[in-house]
Amino acid sequence: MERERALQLVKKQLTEHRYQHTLGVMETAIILANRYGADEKKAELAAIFHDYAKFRPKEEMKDIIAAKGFPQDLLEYNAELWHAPVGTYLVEKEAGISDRDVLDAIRYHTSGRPGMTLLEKIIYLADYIEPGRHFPGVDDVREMAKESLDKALIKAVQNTIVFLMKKNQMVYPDTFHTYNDLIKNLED
Ligand code: DGI
Ligand code: FE
Ligand code: FE
Repeated sequence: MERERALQLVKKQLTEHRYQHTLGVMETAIILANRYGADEKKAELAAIFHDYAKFRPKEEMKDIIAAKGFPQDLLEYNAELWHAPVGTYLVEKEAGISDRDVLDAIRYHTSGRPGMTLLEKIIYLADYIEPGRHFPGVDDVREMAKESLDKALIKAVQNTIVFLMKKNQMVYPDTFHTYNDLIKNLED
């Protein structure tokens, strides 16, 4: 799908603020794809659609997770996690995206998963460091992203876990599994 068509489809689903975030993720994902040797067009498409389901009613997201074969334990954790798997379902159904790599990058952009693909890592990180993000520690991760995708990703996952724990929020197990898997595979 062409960039303009994809942006048109996604704009209707989002607030202006979230659309601007999406443009930032797109721009960042393309830079990271070129830096780390991923498919630029897949990175662009996954970035454009990654938050497609962000503003769907909770009930609709719940029903999709319940009915479409997603892990049911998601429903016991923060509802913020739901838009990622639900996005995969809706983007396939409503926008006709069928590329498995793109769909998986959308699906795992919030929690990560053990054994993340290069494209999944790029979308997770681009979502975290796009220019519109302003939170403590984000500049460090931006700098790390110039040197090592995995090291930057570990920092982003660590920060997310700490952020959730400081707010006394539950952490989805896959988020911990992502962290452990990245640490285990880190060389030196
Ligand atoms: O959709 P975005 O705001 O662009 O970013 P995102 O998809 O990474 O969603 C992030 C929100 O999800 C963030 O506020 C933290 C929250 N969240 C809740 N529980 C978990 C979680 N994030 C992770 N990684 N793991 C959790 O268990
Ligand atoms: Fe998201
Ligand atoms: Fe996002």
